[in-house]
Order: sequence, then C-alpha cells, then structure tokens
Amino acid sequence: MAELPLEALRKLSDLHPKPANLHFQYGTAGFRTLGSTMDSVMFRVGVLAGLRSKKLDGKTIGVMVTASHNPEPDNGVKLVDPRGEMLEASWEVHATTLANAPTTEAFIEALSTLVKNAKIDLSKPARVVYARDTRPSGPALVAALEDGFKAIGVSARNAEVTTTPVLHYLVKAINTKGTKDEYGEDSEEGYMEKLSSAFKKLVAGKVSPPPLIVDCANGVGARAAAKLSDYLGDSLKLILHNTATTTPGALNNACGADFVKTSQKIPPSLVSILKPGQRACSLDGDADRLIYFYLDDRGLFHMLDGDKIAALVAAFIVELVKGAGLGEEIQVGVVQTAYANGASTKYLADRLPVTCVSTGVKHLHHAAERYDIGVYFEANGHGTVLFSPETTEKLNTHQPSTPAQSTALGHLVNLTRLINQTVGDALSDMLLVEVVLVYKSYSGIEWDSLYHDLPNRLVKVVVPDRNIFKTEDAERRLISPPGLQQKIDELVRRYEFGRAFVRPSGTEDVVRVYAEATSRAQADDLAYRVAGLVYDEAGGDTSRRPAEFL
Ligand code: NG1
Ligand code: ZN
Repeated sequence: MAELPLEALRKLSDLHPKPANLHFQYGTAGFRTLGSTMDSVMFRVGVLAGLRSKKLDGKTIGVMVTASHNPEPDNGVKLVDPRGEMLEASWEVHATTLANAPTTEAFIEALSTLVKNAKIDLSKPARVVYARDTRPSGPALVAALEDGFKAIGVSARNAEVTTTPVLHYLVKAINTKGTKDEYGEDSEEGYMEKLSSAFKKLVAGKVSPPPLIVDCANGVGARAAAKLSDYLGDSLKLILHNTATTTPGALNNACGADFVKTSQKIPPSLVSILKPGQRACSLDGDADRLIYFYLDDRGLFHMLDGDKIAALVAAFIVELVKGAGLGEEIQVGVVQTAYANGASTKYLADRLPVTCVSTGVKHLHHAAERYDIGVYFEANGHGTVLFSPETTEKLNTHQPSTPAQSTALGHLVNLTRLINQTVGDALSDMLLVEVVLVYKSYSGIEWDSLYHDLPNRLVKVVVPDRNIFKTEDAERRLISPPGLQQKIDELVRRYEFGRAFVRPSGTEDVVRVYAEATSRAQADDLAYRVAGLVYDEAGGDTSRRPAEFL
C-alpha cells in the first residue's frame, strides 16, 4: 500500500496555514465565507478531492470555486462527485474535519485517519477537473487549491472560468467518455453544442420567439450566455445585460436571480430597458439559478420563479408522455420544498404526484430520482428534470404506433439532451422554458396565469444561537424550542390561507421565517408577527426587534 506523501504535504500545507479563530463548515453549498479567509480551506479541499478520486478508483472529481449569489467579497468551494452530483454526505463531514485541523501536523493526522477509516488505496490515480467563477478572489484561491492537488499528486484539469453547471457537466462527460452512457463531449464547447442542437431540433419549424432579455448578474453567466447565444444563432435571440464581470463590486449587486426573488423587484438596471409584455430572466452569480419576469401593460412587475418554472415544465412533460403513448408506463412527479408557493403546490398536486422535502438541492435531487421523470425546483429558481436510466432507455427504444406518438417521443428524447440533469442550470433551464413557451404560444402573461401566487414574505431573524431551532415534517414544523410551533399555529389560524414556517438557515447564521396569505399586507403582517415570536423566544435584543425583520 502506498503511503501519504508526507514531505510534500508538510511543505505545501505550511504555505497555507489555517487562521486560528475561524471554524469552517461544509454546508449545503460547500464551504462558503469571506474569500480572504479561505486560503487554507482551498488547499485542503485540493487534497481531499484527490483522496475522493482515489477512493473512487481514479474517477474524476469536480471542484468548483464560487459563492453563487453571495456578494463579491465572499467565495466558496464545493466538490462534485463522478456522476456530476453533489458530494456524498459522509464526505461533507470529512471536509469539515480536515478544514478545521489547527496545524499542519493535525491536518496530516486527520488525513491519515481518513485514509485508514475510509480504506483509501493511495496507489490509485487521482483525477480532478476544476473551475472558478469571476470573483476577484478566485485566482489566488485556485492557486491554493492547485497546491493541494500537487501535494497529493492529482492529475488536474483546469476548466478555467466557467459556470457551476458547466463544471458538473464536464465531470459527468469525462467519467462517461467511451461508455454507452456518454454524456457529451467533455468541453465547454461540447456543452454548448449539446444544448443548442437539442434546442434547435425542438423548435424546428416553429415561429421564433421575440428576443429574450437576460440579466447575467455581472457574473460568469455573462460569458457562458454570450457563447450560447452564438451557438443558438437565430433560433433564439438573447439580449444580454449586467455583463460587467470585471467591474469591482458589480457581481450580484442589485441584479441577478437572488436579488429579483428576494426583493420581488426588477433589477434597477433593467427599468428603462424592459418593455411591457417583454420576457426577461435573471441568472445568479454562477448561473445555476433562473428567475423570469415581465412588466404588465400598467408597468407592474410580475415574477415567474422556480415554482412557476416547475408548473410550466411538468405540465408540458406530462402532455408529451401521454402524447407518446407512455402515460401508463412513465410516472412524472414534482419535488418542492416548503418554500414553494402554496398556489403552485395546489396547481401541481391537482395534476401529478408532488413531494415536499427539506431545503437543499441534494434532498430535492434524491427525491426526484425516485420518479421515472422527476421535476424538481426550489422557489429560488434552482432546479432541473431527471429522467431515470430505465425511462431514458424506454424513450430511446419505444416503438410509437402513430406519427403523433413518434413526434412526442422525439421531443422527449431531445428534452433529455437539452436538460442538464446533473444539477440546476440557468442556461439549460432557460432553453427549456423557451421551448415550452414556443409550443404553447405563451408570453409571460399566459404562463403567469397558470395559477396566481399567494402573496408571501421571507424574512431573516438574527438570533444568538440558531441551533436551538429544530424542525420536522420537511422543515414545515418546529419541534424546538418547545411550545413555539403551537404559538405559530395559533397566529396562522387568524389569516385566510395563512401558512408560515420557521427554520434555521443552512448557509447563513440566521433563522428564516416564511409566511403567505391572501394579501400582501396579510403576508407581511404574518411574517412580522412570527418573526417577533422567534425573536422573543431566542432571546434577542428587543430594542432592535422590528428593524431586523422587514
Ligand atoms: P438556507 O440558507 O439553508 O435557507 C439557501 C436557500 C436554499 C438553497 C441554499 C444553497 C432559500 C430560502 N434557501 O439555504 O434554497 O439554495 O441556500 O444555496 O432560498
Ligand atoms: Zn448559484
């Protein structure tokens, strides 16, 4: 059995000392915090990625350096498993342990323990593909990551600056190369080619839609969208805005999917650009979230979020499955979280099976895998559609009995290529939405009228210790602190179609409160009151109470 390369590890680890007073946690989005504090984390993730690859017999692991929709000073890093999926949960714990070892010696000790406990054969090869978004802290952090690769002897491929979904695509494409499950050519061009050719086949013979305005959040999505636009040619005209990837402070600032979803407003930079009735969409900082919106003829803003995307897409896929004569054999289901608007859940549940799971993409992804075709979206615009291997096989081999069935089947096969099934992908999802809009001859207005969102409000409450909040029932109810859920229930009963829930954030040191009701004022009022209960219960400073919430 080969040994850990102690000398190289020691020498390089000493160049990346862990800051003394900081604790790092591999959460739902990997490590994410102030970029200037992440040097040691990056080095250690580089080493860990190498070990993960060795553990999986030299399969290629992905490493993405990004902090998504967070402000520019933040950065982050996450690992991608060989099938393009999020890192297996047990390794999240290893990542946290390694990141917090106080010294080089403690780090090496923790590595030895991991190698022993996880039975990692160090003589196996290690392969990694990595990329970063456009954050200014990216290059230095990538250099630290590369030192980690060097220390453990990784054969590393630099995918440079690209989106999170492209990196996931690359991981899967590399690992399936030359197999019967080949995912596509393992390059950004391969990704663009795969998506754009599937899109062109799907819209062939249809009237081209009017141009789509794309808010690129001043992030890496701007580069990817520009390339995709070239591949799409006349099949879909994209008008790109917020493409200032090198302007300091611009990333995710008053633009992007998170801004639109959280503030429920049009980015100020688009106010003078967007015409009533015109469609627009926002990507987030690493282009894995997508939110659409439009202004009505009175100039009022309407948002089409992840729930609306799920409703549009799921209904379309059900129609195609039935049209292909496979309605009895293929079950389409939807996965949401408690943040899904109640009106969307009702719309969907009237038509197909709907599951509610805890927040975090990995929960949605796993639940969606249980359906033949699983559509999953978070309300914030992160989501995709998964076709089970059996379903994909069935679609590729089924013999249609009529020309209409054959057409529907062809569309489904093209959808399996258009959709990035590894992870939520703003650009792939955007093309998917555009396909459905073309088929339905919908503008944003008709799409929006599938159902009417219940007014809702999401607020953060800063508390001394968010860990006292524990939940059950897919985070819809609190079991701790004791008695608080009953108080929330009593409040909620006073509001027509009222719904509210409280959970600790997995990515920020806050407790989140979500409320919905039949009117904006009622939803705000309910959120405010529940936030007040939370604040009082958690022992916050009451002099600062109201200002914290709304
Ligand atoms: P937390 O901070 O646990 O609420 C947020 C989002 C999640 C998910 C993760 C990962 C909301 C309310 N929460 O999680 O949906 O996207 O970040 O980025 O949007
Ligand atoms: Zn993101």
